[in-house]
Amino acid sequence: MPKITDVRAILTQPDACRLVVVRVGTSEPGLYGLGCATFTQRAFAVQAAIERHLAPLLVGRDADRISEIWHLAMNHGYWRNGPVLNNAVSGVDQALWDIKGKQAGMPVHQLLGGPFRAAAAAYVHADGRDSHEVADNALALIEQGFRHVRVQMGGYGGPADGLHLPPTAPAGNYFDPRGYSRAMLAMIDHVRSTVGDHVELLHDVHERLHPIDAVQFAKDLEQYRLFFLEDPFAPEDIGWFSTLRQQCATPLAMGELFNNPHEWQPLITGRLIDFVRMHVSQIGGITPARAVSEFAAVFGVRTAWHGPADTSPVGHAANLHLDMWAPNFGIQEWPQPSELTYEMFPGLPRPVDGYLHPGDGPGLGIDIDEKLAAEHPCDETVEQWTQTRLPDGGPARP
Ligand code: GCO
Ligand code: MG
Repeated sequence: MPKITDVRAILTQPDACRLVVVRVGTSEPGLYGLGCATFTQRAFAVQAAIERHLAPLLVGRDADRISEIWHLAMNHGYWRNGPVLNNAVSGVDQALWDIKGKQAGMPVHQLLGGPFRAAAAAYVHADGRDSHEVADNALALIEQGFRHVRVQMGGYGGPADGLHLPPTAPAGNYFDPRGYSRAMLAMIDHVRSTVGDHVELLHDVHERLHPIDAVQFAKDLEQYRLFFLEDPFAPEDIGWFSTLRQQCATPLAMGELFNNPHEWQPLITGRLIDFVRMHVSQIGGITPARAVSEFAAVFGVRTAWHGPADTSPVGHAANLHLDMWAPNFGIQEWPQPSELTYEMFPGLPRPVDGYLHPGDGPGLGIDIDEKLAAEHPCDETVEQWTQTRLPDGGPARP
């Protein structure tokens, strides 16, 4: 029975985002596990939580006691269900699932109950400065075999040029909520007429609308039959979902910003959303994500785990093992990692015709080239894109 001998964070930035991977070493020579703990905006805080608080708690314990360790790590700090500590717990949790799979000689999806499907369908991102560029980028992705494409224009909140700001407006990442929704309706209309009805389109509001405007936006989008509309409200406004749900059939996805079960439980039990979108490391790893999958399945809610550039390849592998197993899997977000990322994380799957498979190797099926990771340290610049502001210069949720 292997004992945990060391727990450490590996921080690296092969592309735009800081990534946090936890490595759990064991007393069995050559047996170690990897887990994702990526909260890119607070990577250094997660590193401290891992190395200063979890490592002293866990070294010496049995690595095979995943369930006990998850509950001990989650509750040991007394205050719980917050983004930094949940990510730290996730890194350990995913690493322990990786270790157990390596011990059993099985992929994690087998440990969960075996594959439900042949492969997981993926969605990818098309953006552009205008509707034509978005449509062209969407067509290029369809050409690569994807049948699910998220379409945005000018990033979250839409184009910032031409906004009417006061002369004293401070520096920031500006957007105009109502101008954004008008521009997106026109863009989605153009893209739908360009790509046709057989391609699934998705859009991410990214909590950028005032709630009543999000209700109207979702209703206006009904005619375009989106696969889902994501984050129409901020987590603080989830009470608006019942208003929206009673008057609109646009499928809804929510969850990447959630940390606490009290956020997703009412949306699932009320059948107020169609897809849960949690960032798996943000809720504490594979152990809770497995529970959420089963809970959501009872209410007909599907999974669409968060899979942006600020999920590590280890986290993407964990997502895919959950995707392979869950009967109520919906769709998997895929960030199109760079070749450097593939070189740094051997085993990271490549999409084939719009589908992904985590492989049948033991554990999560992914490794990290620590030497290469060390050559790409995390930058310490102050995040700019989350310094969002409304036209009057006031701060807004990013
Ligand atoms: C998505 C997300 C991301 C987030 C990012 C925050 O749907 O993929 O909205 O793009 O903005 O993960 O750091
Ligand atoms: Mg999103």
